[in-house]
Amino acid sequence: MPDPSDARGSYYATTPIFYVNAAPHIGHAYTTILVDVVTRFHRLRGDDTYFLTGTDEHGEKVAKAAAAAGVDPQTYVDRVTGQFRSTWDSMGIAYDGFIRTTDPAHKKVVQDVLQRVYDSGDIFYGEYSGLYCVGAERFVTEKELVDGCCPDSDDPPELRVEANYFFRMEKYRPWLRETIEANPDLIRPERYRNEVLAMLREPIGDLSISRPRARVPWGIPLPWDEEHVTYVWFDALINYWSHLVTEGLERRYWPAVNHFIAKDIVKPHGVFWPTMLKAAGIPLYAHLNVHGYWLADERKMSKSLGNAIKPLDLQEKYGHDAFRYFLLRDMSFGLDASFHEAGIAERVNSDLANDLGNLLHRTLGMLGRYTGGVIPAFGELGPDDEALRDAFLGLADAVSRRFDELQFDRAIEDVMVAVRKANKYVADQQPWALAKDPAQAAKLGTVLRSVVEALRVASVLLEPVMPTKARELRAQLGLADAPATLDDARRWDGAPEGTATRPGEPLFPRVDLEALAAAMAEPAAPPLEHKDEVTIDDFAKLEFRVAHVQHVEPHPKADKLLVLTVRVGPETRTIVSGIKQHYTPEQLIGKRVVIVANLKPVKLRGVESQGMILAAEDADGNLAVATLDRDMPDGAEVR
Ligand code: ME8
Repeated sequence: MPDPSDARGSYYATTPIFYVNAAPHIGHAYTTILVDVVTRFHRLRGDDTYFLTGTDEHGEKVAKAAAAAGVDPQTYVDRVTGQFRSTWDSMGIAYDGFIRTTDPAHKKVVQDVLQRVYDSGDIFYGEYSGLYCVGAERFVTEKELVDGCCPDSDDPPELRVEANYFFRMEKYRPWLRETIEANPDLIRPERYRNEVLAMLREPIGDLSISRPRARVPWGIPLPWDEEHVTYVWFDALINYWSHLVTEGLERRYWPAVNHFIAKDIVKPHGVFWPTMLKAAGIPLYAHLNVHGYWLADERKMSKSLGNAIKPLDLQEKYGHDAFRYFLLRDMSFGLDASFHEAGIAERVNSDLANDLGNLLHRTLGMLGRYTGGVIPAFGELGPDDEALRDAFLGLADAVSRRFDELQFDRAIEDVMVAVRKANKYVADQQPWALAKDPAQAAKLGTVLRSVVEALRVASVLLEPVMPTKARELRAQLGLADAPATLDDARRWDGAPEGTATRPGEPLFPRVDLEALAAAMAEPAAPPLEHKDEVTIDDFAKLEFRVAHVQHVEPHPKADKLLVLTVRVGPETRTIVSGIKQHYTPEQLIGKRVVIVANLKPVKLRGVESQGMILAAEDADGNLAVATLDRDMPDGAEVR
């Protein structure tokens, strides 16, 4: 471990701290899993690594959600932050720190930073009017609106005129622009760097950093004016710093900071945060890494749109390693990706069950049959054996480079390409044929041992993505459960000969795609059953009229019947109808309904019915009486 005062070799990665206005969904799970994978990779590589996540608990949006839930904000945030934490815990997310912005220690650091910036003269009091989006918790420009609504939501902004404290953000615009221009890797991928540079080409204005306590009481009071609370973004962004300060880790991990966010919050992280850091005299972060959206039905998955998918449901169904594999493999960092459950199932079957799981299964089977289940020694390596070895031993550096370049999907694919090569190698070398010839025993040993090494190396490199399955794979090969390092993927002799293998359950059970498709398909509506056709003359024999309900009482002798007195023009009629379970007399009196007026009168349990009320009935027996969508005089004919 490096000297604590030495920031070199250290790697500090953060997720956004999520709003606690609703439970976590796939989008939150993605960023959190991603940072979990990235930090596991850095640990594998031997970096001094720290992973921070947490929850953003102040602001108008959270206060509104608490009010809607009918509880005070603190009770509410305690509840929802618990949901985030327990979701991450049950998904095996290995965070080092979990920050809540309601932690007293965080509040104190926010107040210290504010005071420092205030004392330096970069905060002033003024009046402002602008368009505010509560969903995004920030003022937006007209340009940012999409069809008059806030970005990523269907809500219009609110016009706000308020006296607040302002941070002189505009003052730092030239500095920020130059800094981003001089550091091509600061904000990445490049499209988001360009997005921020485009914002900085025009005035960014000063940032309103307080809210009157009288209107928004839920927040951190300004240290010099208790009548104002801190604007939620000014409070939230400081979490990345305040946590380290609280833990005494800032010298060890700052500024080796890698923020991971989605593209929705580029402006606060790419504009507000660097200028805040500069004003507070804190060094700038190392990288802002921005990913795209997971889309459901081609729209951003979000709490407010209600198309959010619960991560726990899926990881339960497919296992958390397969779920992580899918999320990392199916999104190219920086671009949007479509979320379809069938996509997880296809990945499980093709990459995990077919390519990787099957290679392990076949290898263990052959070891059982040909070597008594024991890992054999290498014989002399031929060109094919060397080619396989070289393909695998080149992976550690290749994957490491991919991680540095944020190409996580490519990193995984590099490993899977090698795994497919190993499958082809088995097919080409035909160990089953070698096993028949005692003269080929050494060659058989080489082939089987090569595949064991290939599986072991693959398991090391895939461990950050699939920690449980990687260890399970090595356990089935009989290898000790020692923590892996990247160097384990740089050697071709990591599985000692003579080790007894321990075959177990298939690593990745196949998903029955047909059953999944059937379960996901909407049940087809049964066809309508039509009666015999009638002619217009047949139809003309029926007389429908508007009837005005005057009086309703239960049938004296039948549970399900009501007796209605209706007026049909000059006539008053009695109609017996089987709608008692669906309507109270009060719901019917005064209604204008449609009746069949020329139906031959019949006696129903002793009461004569002089017509029939029309009603619609669904397959479950729910019933609605046919009424008219505008007033018509009773007696009017319906055709
Ligand atoms: O913005 N696809 O919190 P938030 C991918 N509290 N990622 C998604 C996503 C999607 N469809 N939806 C959400 C906030 N995310 C602030 C952050 S940080 C100082 C304060 C992920 O709960 C992604 O990481 O709205 C995105 O940036 C974040 O959730 C927004 O979470």
